[in-house]
Order: sequence, then structure tokens, then C-alpha cells
Amino acid sequence: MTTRRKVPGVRNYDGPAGGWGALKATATAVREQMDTLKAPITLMRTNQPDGFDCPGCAWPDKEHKSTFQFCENGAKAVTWEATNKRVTPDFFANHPVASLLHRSDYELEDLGRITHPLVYDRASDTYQPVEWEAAFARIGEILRGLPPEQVEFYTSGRASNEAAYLYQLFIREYGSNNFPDCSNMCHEPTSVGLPRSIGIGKGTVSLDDFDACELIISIGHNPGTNHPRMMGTLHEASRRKVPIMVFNPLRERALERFADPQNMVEMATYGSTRIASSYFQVKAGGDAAAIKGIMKALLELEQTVGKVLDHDFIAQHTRGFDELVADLHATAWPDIEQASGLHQVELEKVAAAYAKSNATIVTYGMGITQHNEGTANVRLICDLLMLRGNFGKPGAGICPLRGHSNVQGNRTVGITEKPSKDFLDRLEKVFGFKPPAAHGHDSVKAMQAMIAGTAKALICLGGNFAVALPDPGQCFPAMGKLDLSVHIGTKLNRSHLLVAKESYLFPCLGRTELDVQDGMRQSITVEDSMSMVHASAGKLTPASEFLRSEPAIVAGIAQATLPDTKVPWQALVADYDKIRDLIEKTVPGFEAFNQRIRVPGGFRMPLPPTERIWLTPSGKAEFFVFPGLHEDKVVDGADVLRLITIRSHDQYNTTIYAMDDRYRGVFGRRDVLFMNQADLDARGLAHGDLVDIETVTQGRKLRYEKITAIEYKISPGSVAAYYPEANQLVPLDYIDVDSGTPSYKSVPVRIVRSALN
Ligand SMILES: Nc1nc2c(c(=O)[nH]1)N[C@H]1C(S)=C(S)[C@@H](COP(=O)(O)OP(=O)(O)OC[C@H]3O[C@@H](n4cnc5c(=O)[nH]c(N)nc54)[C@H](O)[C@@H]3O)O[C@H]1N2
Ligand SMILES: Nc1nc2c(c(=O)[nH]1)N[C@H]1C(S)=C(S)[C@@H](COP(=O)(O)OP(=O)(O)OC[C@H]3O[C@@H](n4cnc5c(=O)[nH]c(N)nc54)[C@H](O)[C@@H]3O)O[C@H]1N2
Ligand SMILES: [Mo]
Repeated sequence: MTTRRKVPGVRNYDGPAGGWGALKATATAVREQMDTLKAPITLMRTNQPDGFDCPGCAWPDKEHKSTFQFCENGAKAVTWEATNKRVTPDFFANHPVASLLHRSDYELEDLGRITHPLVYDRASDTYQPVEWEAAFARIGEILRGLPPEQVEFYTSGRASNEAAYLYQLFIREYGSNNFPDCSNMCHEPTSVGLPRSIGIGKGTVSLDDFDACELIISIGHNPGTNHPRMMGTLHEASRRKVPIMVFNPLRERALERFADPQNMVEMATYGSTRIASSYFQVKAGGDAAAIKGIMKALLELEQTVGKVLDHDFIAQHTRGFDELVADLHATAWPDIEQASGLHQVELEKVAAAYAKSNATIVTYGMGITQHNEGTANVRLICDLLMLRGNFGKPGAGICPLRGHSNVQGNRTVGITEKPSKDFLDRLEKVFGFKPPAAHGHDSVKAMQAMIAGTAKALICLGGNFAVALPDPGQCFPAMGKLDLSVHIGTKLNRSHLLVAKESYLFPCLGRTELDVQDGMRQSITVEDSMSMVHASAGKLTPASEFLRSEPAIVAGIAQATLPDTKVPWQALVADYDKIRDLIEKTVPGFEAFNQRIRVPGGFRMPLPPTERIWLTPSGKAEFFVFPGLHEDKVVDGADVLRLITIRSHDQYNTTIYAMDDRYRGVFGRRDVLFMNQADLDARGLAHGDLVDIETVTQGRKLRYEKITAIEYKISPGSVAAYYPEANQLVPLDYIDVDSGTPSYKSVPVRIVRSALN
């Protein structure tokens, strides 16, 4: 083998994930962001019964009262919010918006917490302090002058149930169902696909199921970085000798080997535990073919060995089995191999393990959902599980790894552009106003309306809307065409700087901070990936005395907008128990809400499939026939590669904590393109060459120039680059039609050497 050229900032990472490296990275995050005396106490309060819910991810906690669960990226999320750094009115006065827009999101957020409510002043091109009430009054005036369907209301999934509920109440009383939210870029295929197959849009497993399962199939998610507390669960499962079969185009270190920082022996001996028992480097977009292959092999096993399918379950609980079987018989192995990039024998091996396991869990993330057929993918996973009755028994089920820490709760309490009639009827009955029934905009449609000029205002409850969406070349200018934009956030980002004719920036309390209303300490609630709802109460002194809570800001805007409102906004903000009482009255599953969150650990929302109750129109679980083998539109051309956009280890969505991606061996930079050696060779490229990437779809020309190609263990035909930088290559209308989710994981691209190499 020839020795690789040295590329600055790129080297092999040989260690396991977790371990001492994780402890060191945590210490660095604390040192750079926080008062070192305050930090240990703050971190110890994360995910404790009387503490706050970690804003990092939506993975649940075992008992919510166990000792502090160490998590490197949870610690980064907490220290990021609890930082000592502040971005003050003085700073804004000296830095025009145009100059700030040249900075990266990394530099912007690193300025620290926003301290004052701000209004954009066009004459000086600066954000300036404003009184809360004056700002609310002006926003109310503008909103009253606009038809409600011309206003877009974005939510990023960190908002509490209480804030999200008030927000949707305000918007529906105002008269809109335009609820673009981060879920529309993330797990919408889960929210759309699961109800069609099993009658509810949520995962069905609990943590206890991981203790009882006999096989885990992990598809398209990277828990070492994105759900680090899940690593403890996988680590335990692996030590129990549960096979963990991984499907991922990239070799992700944490899925290979992990050293659990909670495990003293492993830490002391520099040991580690194998995670994946088998690792299949499927092609980007090849999972549908792979799952079909596993199911086909399972049918073949049924014929040869017998007793493989759960016929009782299929007969009693499902519909559509014969159609599925016919489709699998009609699908040829060479086509499956071609589309998945995997061999028949590999898929047969998975089928054999699956046939042996009495209780199987399939876990999945963005590698499944962010494709043209994301919703169909989710349904295929249900098919696979249904064939062996893996719903409604211990140790089995489907486990979508949710994104933001309360994205699932936001949906539960009404953040949706497609509300059910039932929910709207209940709102009408309880509040006495008629909410609009017409479906509203999701994220892509909201942005398309802004581009077309038919949307005039945008209100954002958190997030970084324009940066999270595809194609900044179109989305960024659209922000500037609005009459009004309002951002409720904690730190500065580029969406805040893409100012409209009038723009407001409202700083809010974070989860770690004390929220006192009317002299009383308030708690909020969140729902994790496994449908557990529990309370969270911050304890830190707020970053500035001018901050308001998200419920208070939403109520302020609502009151100023709706002179004849039917909602007692002030009373609700004064006591969040009253908001929870209203949630209980209007959303099923919240009976005795206030009592039940006072029990440590909270309670579980109803999950009918766990009792083999199917809330589908037929009353059965529905098998689904995936059309063909391709998750993404086929594009002709032998030289076309599929681009995956991924998160680094030092990143939380558009928030970049630092420039390293330790487990993938990239340090101090993000301008790299991960490529297979064969794909480099085919283009006459070498590790470290500068390349240009061009998207191969109809429509706008999308390019990303001068990015460094590096050799990586990624399946041939697939390449990967970091999000959000690579969003300039994703077309805005390149979506899963069923759910509206952009296909961020499989953009057809061509790669050529840059002119300036
Ligand atoms: N620290 C940290 N935690 C986070 C986040 C964060 O940015 N940082 N983000 C939060 C949010 S909002 C979300 S949605 C989740 C995201 O968590 P994940 O679902 O893990 O999301 P990604 O990092 O996008 O990684 C997807 C993984 O899928 C693989 N993949 C890509 N394409 C395919 C494919 O076609 N098939 C298969 N089988 N695999 C594929 C990639 O190689 C990668 O390993 O994490 C949440 N938690
Ligand atoms: N190419 C590509 N694009 C993607 C993805 C991908 O995998 N590839 N992933 C998509 C996914 S899964 C998602 S979920 C979206 C994420 O999209 P968003 O949720 O819109 O983005 P974030 O980066 O999480 O938002 C960060 C901002 O949230 C604000 N914030 C942080 N904490 C709080 C809080 O407690 N309250 C309030 N009000 N604000 C707060 C801060 O101001 C911070 O700047 O991006 C999507 N975009
Ligand atoms: Mo997400």
C-alpha cells in the first residue's frame, strides 16, 4: 500500500469512542465556557428528578434518579447554554449586521448569550435594545394587518410542552395552521409513516425493552455523537452478547468500539467493548433494498426451515401480507445487491439472526428519514418487524431516535400543520374560538411561500430556520423580503441576521435557568424519544435580568396581537400548572397531568401498539409494499455519486461547538469531503486534493467549490460532507413527497478536481 499524503488536520483515529477522550473533551468545554466552580454542580443536576432535562438529545434516562450519567455531548449542550459569555447591546452597537453576517455560526454563537430584547435599526444597520412591551405592541400591530395565512410560525424542538402549547394556541386563535417546524426536516417520515403502519407516530420501545431484547438492528444513526447516552444501553446489550447489526455507509467509530466512562474497569485498563457484531456498509439510499433483501431471505428460510414467520400475529393483527410476499418474490437478488451495495449472503446472515431472535428492536435515524422515500423506508422497517410479531411483546419494537430534546412533545401538544379534527374541536369547546381547519405550511412550503413573496412574516420559537434548510442561495434572500421577522433564541445565529423590513430578537431563558413567575419557581415538561413525560426545572441564575421565559414571550405577543382573545394569557404565565390543566383538557393522554409529573420519572404517554391495539382505519397493522428498490430518484450517469450530509462530533445541528470531529479523525476544520479510495481513483484524485462538487438535478445550479477530498471508510458510490456547509448542494424541492422532508442524505452529485489545485 502506498503511504497516504499528509493532509493538515486529518489523521487516523485509532481509539474507541467514549473513554478518556470524552472526559478530556468535557473538561475543555467546561473550561472554555463556564465558571469551573459552578460547572460540576450544574452538570450533576442534568436529568435528575429535581433538576433540568438535558437539552442535548431525546434519549430517555433509566430511572431519572440514578447517579449522574456522564455524557460528553450532553455536557457540551449544557455548558454551551450555561456559558459565562454574553453578547450585549454595546457589542451590537459597534457591529453592524452586515459585518456580523460575514461570521460563521460558530463565531456568532461563541459570542455568548443574548442579554436584551433587540430591534433592528435600518439606519445604523444594528440591533438595538427595545422595551419588551413596545416590541410586542408593534408586532401585534403588524400581525393584525396581515392575513393569518401569510404568516409562518416556526418551532425548533427545544421548546417545552408549555411554551409549545401556548404558541399553537396563539397561532390558532390568530387564524393560521402554518407550523413549519424542525421535525419537517428530521423525523416527519416517522410521524407520517408510523401511523399508516401501526396507528401512532411514535416509537414503541422503552429502555426496559433493551434489557430484554435478543437482537438490535441499527440503521442510519450515529449514537456516539448524537445520542451518547444510548451508548451505555448498547454497551450493556453487547456485554449481554446481544448481536448488534449495523447498517451505515460510513464506519462510525462509536458503532465499532466504545469505552464506557461509567465503567471503572474499562477506563482504568484502557479497555473497550465491541458494539456492532456485524457492520454493513450499505450504499447511501440502499437501506430499502437491504431490508427487502432481509425479508426475502426470511421468506426463503420459512420455506426451507419453517417456523420463521409469526403466522398468528400476521393473521390476527395485520393486513396486506400477501401483497408483500408477492412483491418480495418478484424482486430479484441481483437488483437487491445492486441497489444496496451488499451481498445476498450478508443479508441472509441478518435474516438468519433475525429468525433466531425472539425479540428484536430496530433503531433508526436520519439515514432512513432524509431520503426521497423516507416515509416508505419507515414503513418497510415496520414490515420487517411485523413479520415476526415484534410489536407488543417485551424486548421488541421500533425505536426512532428523535432529534431535539422535546421535538416529540411539541408534536403531542399541537405543533403540526395538519391538526386532527378531533383536536381542533376540543380547542373550540374549551376556548370558544374557531380554529382554522385548512392545513398550513411545513418548513419547505413556508420557505417556498417566502421565496414567492406570498408569506410576509416569520416568527421563530428557537432554531436557525434559514441555515437548517437546503439551498441558502434561495433561502437567505427570502428572509430579507419579509415585512417582519421575530426570533426567540438564546444565542445569535445567521437566521437572526438575515433581517426583514422589521426584525426583533428576543432572548429567552434556557432549560438550565431558574424560571420564576409571580414569585413562584416554575417547572416545564418534556417528552423523550420513548414517550416519557417528565418535569424539568432550571436552577441557574438567568444569563441576564432582561430575559423572559418562552411562555411569557409567546403570551406577550399573543396579547398584543389579539385584542379580543379568549385565553387568560397572564394567569397562564403566572402559573404553568394552569397551562398543564389546559393541555389535560385538550390533548388525550394527559389525565392528572399535574399530579403525575410530581412523581420522579414522570409518566408514559399511551402507546396502543405496545398492547397490540392498532389505531389505523382498518384496526389492523398494515403491511406496506415499497415501490421498487430505490429510496431516491435514480439519476443517470456512471460518475454520479450520492452525497450524505452529516454532523460532526463537535456540533449540535447548526451550532458548532468546536471545529473537530474526533472519531472521524478530522481536526480544526470542516471543509472536507469523505470519499472511498475507489471513487478517488476513478477520478484520478488523491487523498487531500481540492475538488468541486456539483449537484446533478434539474433546476438551479448548485455548487460547492474547493473542498478537500479525503480518503475514508465509506461505501463506494457514497460521499459525505458536513451540514450546514453542504446545504448549498441540497435543492429545496428535493424532498420526500409524503412527508415534505428534504432528502439531505442522498443528493446526486458530480465531483471534479478544482481548477486551483
Ligand atoms: N451532539 C449532537 N446531538 C444531536 C444532534 C447534533 O447535531 N449533535 N442533533 C439532534 C438531532 S435534531 C437529530 S435529528 C439527531 C440526529 O442523529 P442521527 O440520526 O444520528 O443523524 P446524523 O448525524 O445526520 O447521522 C446519520 C447517520 O446516518 C448515516 N447515513 C447517512 N445516509 C445513510 C443511508 O442512506 N443509510 C444508512 N443506513 N445510513 C446513512 C450517516 O453515516 C450517519 O452515521 O441527533 C440529535 N442529537
Ligand atoms: N444538510 C442537512 N441539513 C439539515 C440536517 C441534516 O442532517 N443535513 N438536519 C435537519 C434536522 S434533523 C434538524 S432538527 C434541523 C435543525 O434545525 P433548527 O432546530 O432550526 O436548528 P438548531 O441548530 O438546532 O438551532 C440553534 C439555535 O436555537 C436557539 N436555541 C437554543 N436553545 C434554545 C432554547 O432553549 N430556546 C430557544 N427559543 N432557542 C434556543 C439558539 O439561538 C441557536 O442558535 O436541521 C435540519 N437540516
Ligand atoms: Mo433533527
